[in-house]
Amino acid sequence: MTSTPVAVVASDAEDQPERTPELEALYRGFEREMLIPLWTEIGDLMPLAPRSRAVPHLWRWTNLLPMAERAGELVPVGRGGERRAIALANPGLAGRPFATPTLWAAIQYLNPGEDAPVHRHTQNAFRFVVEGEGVWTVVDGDPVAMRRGDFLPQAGWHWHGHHNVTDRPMAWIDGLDIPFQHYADSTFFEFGPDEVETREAPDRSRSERLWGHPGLRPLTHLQPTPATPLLAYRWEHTDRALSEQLALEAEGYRATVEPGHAAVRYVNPTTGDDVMPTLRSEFHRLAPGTATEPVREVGSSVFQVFDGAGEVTVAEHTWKAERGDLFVVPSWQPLRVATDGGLDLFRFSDTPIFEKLHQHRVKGDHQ
Ligand code: GTQ
Ligand code: FE2
Repeated sequence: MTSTPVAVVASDAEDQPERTPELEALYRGFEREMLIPLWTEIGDLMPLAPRSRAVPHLWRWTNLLPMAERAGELVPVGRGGERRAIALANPGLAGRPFATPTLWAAIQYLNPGEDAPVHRHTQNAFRFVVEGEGVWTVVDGDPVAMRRGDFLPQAGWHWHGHHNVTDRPMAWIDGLDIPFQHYADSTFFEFGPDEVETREAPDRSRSERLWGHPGLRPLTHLQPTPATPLLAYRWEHTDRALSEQLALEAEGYRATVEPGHAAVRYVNPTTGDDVMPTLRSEFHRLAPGTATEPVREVGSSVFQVFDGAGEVTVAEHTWKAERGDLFVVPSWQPLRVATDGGLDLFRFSDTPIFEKLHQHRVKGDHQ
């Protein structure tokens, strides 16, 4: 019989009956018959508000990158392991390679001339590049260049492999809904060819040539699709959108989410919704001297500092975060970010899951 910490039990411990021999016998009977009563579990299962087992945690890029480089020397990439990806493992999640209960985040590394073999899976995925270039990710045969600041979504069940065509190694981060699909028992996987099907390295993918024109929809593709058909969201567009928001704010127009805080969401151009059914991705820019209002929300997030530096506070943890550092915000824990010199932050979260299920809640501490 598992016990529940008394302090968090909604109904008090004095509500529990005395452990008489008759009651002990009943509990042993429950155990034998694989039964568990609600009254000993309710505090854990039905708390007054989310109490994530995940904890706030920050991983330093200056620690991650050298280890990925070392893995590049010692560990081959190929069939079976599939990817030289090293996952962020939340200290609260029992040694599993999960950043949060729903989200996978990893650093991936590919040496010059290497191929990561083609496969597909039901898990939704994306790549985000904090530094470097030279890898093309090939999605359903369409080679997509990866460069600093680019966001590259790859929705579930599309074939994908990566190849490095340059003479320099490259690292990037992956985000996937692996833990969510793992706990939900909804995962399927298929191997493709051992090598990527093309070594082409065009500047623009076919997907960008078709979809990468702001506000313009090809008339051959009027049906909404559940995930974005655009395979690259380029840094030059993200950067310009954010600097224009701050410029408009300075000119007196309402363009920022709060003073000094510009933000964009990556969206599916066929619907205007999130890029993938389970994953939300955003980019936030804080002007120098900005501090955000604390916010808590249902669902978990992973952030990566793209540029600048700032002070990040999640519940009672505070870190000085710098370029490349990654941190997690568990469900319903308040986040506040402040910067002196300016801060660019990439963010992804599981929010679309909760919005679709009408379970999403947001609360500013000032509300
Ligand atoms: O690059 O296809 O970090 O399938 C985890 C699973 C990366 C990938 C990960 C994957 C990939
Ligand atoms: Fe994959």
